[in-house]
This record gives sequence, structure tokens and C-alpha cells, in this order.
Amino acid sequence: MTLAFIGIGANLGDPRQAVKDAIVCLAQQVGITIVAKSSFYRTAPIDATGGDYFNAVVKIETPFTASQILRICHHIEDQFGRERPFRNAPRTLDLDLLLFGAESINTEVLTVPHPRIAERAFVLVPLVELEPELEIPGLGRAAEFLPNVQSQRIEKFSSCKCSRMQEGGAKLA
Ligand code: A4P
Ligand code: MG
Repeated sequence: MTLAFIGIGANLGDPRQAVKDAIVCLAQQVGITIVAKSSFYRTAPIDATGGDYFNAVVKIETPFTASQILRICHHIEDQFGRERPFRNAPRTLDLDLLLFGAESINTEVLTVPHPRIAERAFVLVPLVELEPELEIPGLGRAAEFLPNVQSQRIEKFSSCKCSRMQEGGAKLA
């Protein structure tokens, strides 16, 4: 079994709903168990055009290889109507394999850790939320890169209409 992290992003159609639905789709796949999911974030497009993005990161456990996970991600993107008219075009759904255990992978179709993992607040902030002590193979502690992305706008956004409740049913402030 390998623990891996998948970055989810969307800025076309109903992007908040797409991020939510994508988590359900990932959870429904045979061989993928969602271990943790970050908050939802509304983020300014980075090196990209279009409206604000919704981003989140999930931590998964899987018996599959990294390329098998990438194939599943592409299959889900296709089902959300993903089109690729030009580089970094607005998208209905993007699923990126950010980390796959401690593996470093460099093939024609797959680079892990994701090459821009330490340059983007929309990836780093949810990753560090999930795992404050996370180590990125070959780079070091993820949290150490946060100061470099401070200028990128990112805000937490409620993922649904219900508020969280404490144990015993008392409402959180
Ligand atoms: N590929 C290689 N390695 C990976 C990997 N670790 N995970 C290949 C996923 N795919 C990987 O991907 C292009 C090719 O990368 C694929 O054929 C795959 O085999 P793509 O999904 O078609 O295109 P992409 O997602 O635009 O590419 P990339 O390189 O992941 O883009 P970036 O750099 O992640 O930028 N701003 C905000 N606020 N939020 C966003 O989510 N996303 C981007 C995309 C730009 N700006 C953004 C956001
Ligand atoms: Mg992608």
C-alpha cells in the first residue's frame, strides 16, 4: 500500500461542485481509499487565465502504481468534460498526482513529486494543512516553501451548507 496526495482544481462551470464531485468519484474507485481531505480553497489563477479556481488536496491509500493512479485521474477528468485547448486553459477538472509515497518518478508522462509542487499556494497550503510535517522527496519540508507563495491569493471556502458539529452534537462557533 502507498500513501499518495492528489491535487484537485477547477475554474470552469460550477467549480466548487466539481471539486466535491471529484472527491466522491475518487472515493468510488476500486483501489483508492481517501484517508484525508483538505479544506476547500478559493484561489487566484496562477500562470493561467479565467476565473478563480477552487482547489483541494486529498490523501489516498492505494495498492496501485503511480501510473495506474494517473490513468484513473485522466479517466475522471474526461468524465467531467475536460478539454485542453491550450496550456493552463480554464478547466472543468484537473487532477494532479502531487506525491506518491517517497517515490521520485521521471518518465515522459509522469513526474512525481509534481514539478511545481513547491511554487503554488493552491497546492502547498492544503498539503501542509493535511500534514504539517510533510517532506517532499528531493526538496525538504513542504512548510518551508510557504513564505515563497505568500503573495498568491488563497482563502478557505466552505465545501457545503452544513456547519461542523462537536462530539455530542453541540454546534461549533
Ligand atoms: N503529468 C506529468 N506529471 C504529472 C503528475 N504528477 N500529475 C503529465 C498529473 N499529470 C502529470 O497535464 C499535462 C500532462 O502532464 C499530462 O499529459 C500528464 O501525463 P494536464 O492535466 O493535461 O495539464 P495541466 O494540469 O494544465 O498541467 P500541469 O503541468 O499539471 O499544470 P500545472 O502547472 O499544475 O498548472 N491556478 C490556480 N489557482 N489553481 C489551479 O489549480 N492549475 C494550473 C495548472 C495553473 N494555475 C492554477 C491551477
Ligand atoms: Mg493536470
